Amino acid sequence: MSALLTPDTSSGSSSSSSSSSSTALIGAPGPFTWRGAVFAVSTGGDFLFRDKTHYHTPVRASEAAPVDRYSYLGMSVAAGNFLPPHRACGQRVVFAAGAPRAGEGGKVVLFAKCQSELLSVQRLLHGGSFASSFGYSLAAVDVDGDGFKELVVGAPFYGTGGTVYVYAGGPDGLAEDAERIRLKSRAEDGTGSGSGSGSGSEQEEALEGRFGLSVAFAGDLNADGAEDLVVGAPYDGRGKVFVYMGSSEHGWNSQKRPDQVRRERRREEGFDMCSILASSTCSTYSR
Ligand SMILES: [Ca+2]
Ligand SMILES: [Ca+2]
Repeated sequence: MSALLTPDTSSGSSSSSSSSSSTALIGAPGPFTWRGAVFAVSTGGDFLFRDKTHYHTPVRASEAAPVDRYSYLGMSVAAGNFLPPHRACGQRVVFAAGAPRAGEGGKVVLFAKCQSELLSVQRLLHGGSFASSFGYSLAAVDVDGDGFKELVVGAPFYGTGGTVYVYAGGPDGLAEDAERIRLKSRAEDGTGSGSGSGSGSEQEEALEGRFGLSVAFAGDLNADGAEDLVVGAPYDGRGKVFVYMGSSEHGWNSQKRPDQVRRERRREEGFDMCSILASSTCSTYSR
């Protein structure tokens, strides 16, 4: 199950929240023979005036379900101004849900609250590689500080090491094509750079690092006005967390390389650390 408490992003600010219009977004990949489902419930504001409708995704063919059985919809969730209001039933906030086993490589579905309790499918993003688990993890991060959230999509089984896609946000919604950060594993891109070339055995472990198994909004770590991102790779060596600083001038750094790499002693701790980091940043985001 994945869960997220989303603030109103009408102000264009991500780290501040409006408790009067928060929504709890809950992803559950198991129901309906692993087709999965997402639920959205209003949690903020005065109880009498709160929207008490329980919104949910379509799950049957008659309801135009966006994914088939065994797709694991709801494995990850995120929320942001991913579409302009006129393309999202007038809503400023759109919900994204990952379905990493949908289709050949995974899908991400964008939903909006429209005229019924059924969340309306607004757009589908498709993973580009067979069995890459595109959508295993999601995060909304405004890396260039322009007020439009970028959608970060993890595909931890891409190639031999995993990858992360970033769809740029803008006034017309998310870009059609995604850019990838830390595009390939060290051996694949041939540079041997990044977090160090290491020995042959270390490099071999990095190839199965599962980069992108978790991604998380990190707030603005260096207080430069652009939001920052963390990515977990639990099986890269003994486990690593990669920190990417946004930039108000040009988005990511020009090398698309992490600004910081954190390592832990034991293999399992990479995942634990990232989970802790993700939950702490998510709670910051919802505060
Ligand atoms: Ca942006
Ligand atoms: Ca920053």
